[in-house]
Amino acid sequence: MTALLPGLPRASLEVAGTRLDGEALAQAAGAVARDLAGTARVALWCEPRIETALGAAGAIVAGAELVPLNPASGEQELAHETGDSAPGAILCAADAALPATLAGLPRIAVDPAARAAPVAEAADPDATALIVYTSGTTGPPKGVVLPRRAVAANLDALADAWAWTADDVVAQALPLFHVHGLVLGVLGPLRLGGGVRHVGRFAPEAIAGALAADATLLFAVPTMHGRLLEAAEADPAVARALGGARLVVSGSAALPARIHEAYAAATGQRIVERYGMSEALMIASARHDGPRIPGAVGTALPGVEIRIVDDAGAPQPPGDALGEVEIRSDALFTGYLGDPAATAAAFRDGWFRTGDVGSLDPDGVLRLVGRSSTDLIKTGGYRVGAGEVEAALLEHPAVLEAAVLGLPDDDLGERIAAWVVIAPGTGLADDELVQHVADQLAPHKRPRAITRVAELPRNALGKVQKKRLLG
Ligand code: MCA
Ligand code: AMP
Repeated sequence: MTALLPGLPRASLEVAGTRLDGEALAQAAGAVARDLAGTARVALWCEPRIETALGAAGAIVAGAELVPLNPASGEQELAHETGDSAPGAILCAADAALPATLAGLPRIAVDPAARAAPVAEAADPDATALIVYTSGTTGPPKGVVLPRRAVAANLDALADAWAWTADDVVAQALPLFHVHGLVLGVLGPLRLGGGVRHVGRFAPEAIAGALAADATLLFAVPTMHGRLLEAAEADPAVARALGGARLVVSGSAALPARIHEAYAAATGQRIVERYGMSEALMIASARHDGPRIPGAVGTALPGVEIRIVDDAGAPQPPGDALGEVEIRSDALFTGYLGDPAATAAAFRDGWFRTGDVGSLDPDGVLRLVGRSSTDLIKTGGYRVGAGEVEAALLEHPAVLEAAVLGLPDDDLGERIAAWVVIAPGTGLADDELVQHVADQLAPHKRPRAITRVAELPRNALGKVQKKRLLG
């Protein structure tokens, strides 16, 4: 029975300028835990403010299962996620404006000024810590069930890889409803007894300010690093702040080698790249004392085994052979909520199939080259299923057919592009169609380019041949 957040009474948590330290933090989390008594599973309204991080801490110490919700989600996403996970209540700031879809859920207000005796964690390590919704190639997002022991094991593995201690303070501006921002960027420091400086909305100057003050680590996605690089090239103060960090970490999507090299030239800082997935938490990383190789994501973390398999599932010897990345790990999810068929399909011979394609050097360094399916898009570090966007487009009465792909994008890594067949005689503008998707789904899932076609290319079986859309 080991605690997930033993460091809470020594930690320091700041989000968007509001800060709680040490005993006050543990007591404020104690008040959340007290208010959660009797709630087995709770949703969390993840705005970038201290109530979100404090609500997460309180739920973890109370042993409640936490379901983080993106406040920019569309109504149908919220209805799906809360219908699927059936939380007993929702944790949010007292003044949060919740949409009508959530009106049926009892609200539990998180009050950073409340104090109660700190709670001794008593939850079983096999109990669920989090249910994180993430996109698949088809259908609505699935709930990834993460047990407490997976979170604890993975954070300890990262502490080893990065020499991450209570002396470290993490600067970040990540969304708090995904693993990167919430598990690594909040629960990590709270487990270790270190600091979090979440700056609220991402801006290079805000991150530089946190690093110039007391932050020692930076966690960000490649899109943010690309924008930080531009700012560093224009402003020596930003370059100095990035150069002064103990470690700058990138993950959630491929970091272009171009950014890695230019960042080193502009700031003197070589980015530590790491690779993860909602279902498996962190899988591989460059080590604090090891090489930081552009285009590689480091070596397997402690507790993780990696193999490369061919199309038939046969393991490949280390070297240049490309294949699907499969893993065994102490940090794996226990399954997709309520979907044993999808869970079973994600494993082969006891190995989790990541869907990522790469190779493993003889010294264990993993290189990723892409994904096995074109139907999962990574845009700005967000995973978006093409099927979800296609379904939203098809909900518009004027859209007869729709196909969605990710196209290479200098800023976002990939940008969502849609090919649509519009009913003849409809005066539908592209931006109306984009807004239609942005209204139904979180805005990061909206297409950034629309191409109108007379028909979609299909094979003899009627299946859309997406690669032919690229011309
Ligand atoms: C724009 N907006 C709109 C519309 N257009 N709202 C409504 N309707 C529209 N038509 C709003 C957006 O909601 C957003 O508001 C703002 O305008 C800017 O939108 P956008 O252009 O989409 O954002 P951006 O500035 O390009 O964002 C870049 C970003 C963001 C900051 C890098 O993509 C981001 O935070 N990415 C992080 C994703 C992440 O953490 N992934 C980790 C997954 P507002 O800003 O208010 O929302 S976990 C994972 O991958 C694994 C475990 C791992 O390995 O880590
Ligand atoms: P998510 O479901 O949002 O957790 O996204 C997980 C996916 O992000 C992985 O399967 C990879 O495709 C991608 N990803 C995460 N980190 C990296 C990285 N360092 N390099 C390339 N892809 C990454």
